[in-house]
Amino acid sequence: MAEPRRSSRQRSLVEMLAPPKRKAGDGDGELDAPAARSKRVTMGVKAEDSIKDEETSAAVKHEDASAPGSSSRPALDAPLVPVTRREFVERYRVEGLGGAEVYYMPDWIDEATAERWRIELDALPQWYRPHLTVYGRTIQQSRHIAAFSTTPGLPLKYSGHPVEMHSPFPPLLADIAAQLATPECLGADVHFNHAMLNRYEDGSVYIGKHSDNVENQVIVTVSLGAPRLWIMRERAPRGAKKDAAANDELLEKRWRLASGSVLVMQGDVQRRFTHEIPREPKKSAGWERPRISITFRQLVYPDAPTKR
Ligand SMILES: O=C(O)CCC(=O)C(=O)O
Repeated sequence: MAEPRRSSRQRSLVEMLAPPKRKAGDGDGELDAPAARSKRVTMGVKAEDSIKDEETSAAVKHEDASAPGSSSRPALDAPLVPVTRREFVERYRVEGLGGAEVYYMPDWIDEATAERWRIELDALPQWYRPHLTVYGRTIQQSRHIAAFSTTPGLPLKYSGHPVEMHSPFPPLLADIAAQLATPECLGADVHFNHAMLNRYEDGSVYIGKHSDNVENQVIVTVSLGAPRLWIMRERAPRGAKKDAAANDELLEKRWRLASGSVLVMQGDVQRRFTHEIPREPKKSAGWERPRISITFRQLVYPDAPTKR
């Protein structure tokens, strides 16, 4: 399933020295759940890391869409429940990530179903390319996204711009969420109130190294279409030396996200690891179609009431 860990020393020089070149209109960013905090929050990409790290997409800010502590947040449909189904977590835990709660099921659905879902999702009218503010400039991201919530009014900002959130889930997304919650997959207790679709037209479309806001405590990604490389890297502990030797000690894992696969990240994964889907200019097998990912999420609003 997963390719073995390679240290940064073993990575090709080209890969290490040639981070993707960025050009105007080729922005990239990551999206995260709002969180109640005592100050205005910077969502997703940690600002200090984004600025320092040339590989990451940009200093993209993701902000809570409403005032901290606001009581105007809609009630959550259900409390957060991580994936605990024993058969799933024991069988699909990704080794080599220091016990982090990362699970990968490569063959959740068959190729024909994955392709049918991809084509149907591709035809949704809600796709758009968000604008991002990067170093004071507004650019348009290369990836198309479409965002849905189960609860009308769930607020979310993306680099200073409100996300175009649609409610409810379209029937296919609701159906896929229901199929994830079966005893054969994640189990019935896991609920999502948000789903973000990302479309990677070809290998030039990517998502830079980032981690999602820690309030995204359960993120479940369903991959459909072209298999793309997925890289997880351990973050250096705060205050740790940032030299090459220290870097080599950090865990890294990379593998391809197969069409029809399910990836789960939860617990302290976002605090400990970054993730990315790099540019891949060379076409590989299966790349005659785009990739669409669905990230089902539980947006956590600690100050929001829960219905039930
Ligand atoms: O498309 C994917 O699988 C990953 C998307 C992602 O990294 C994110 O939404 O934070």
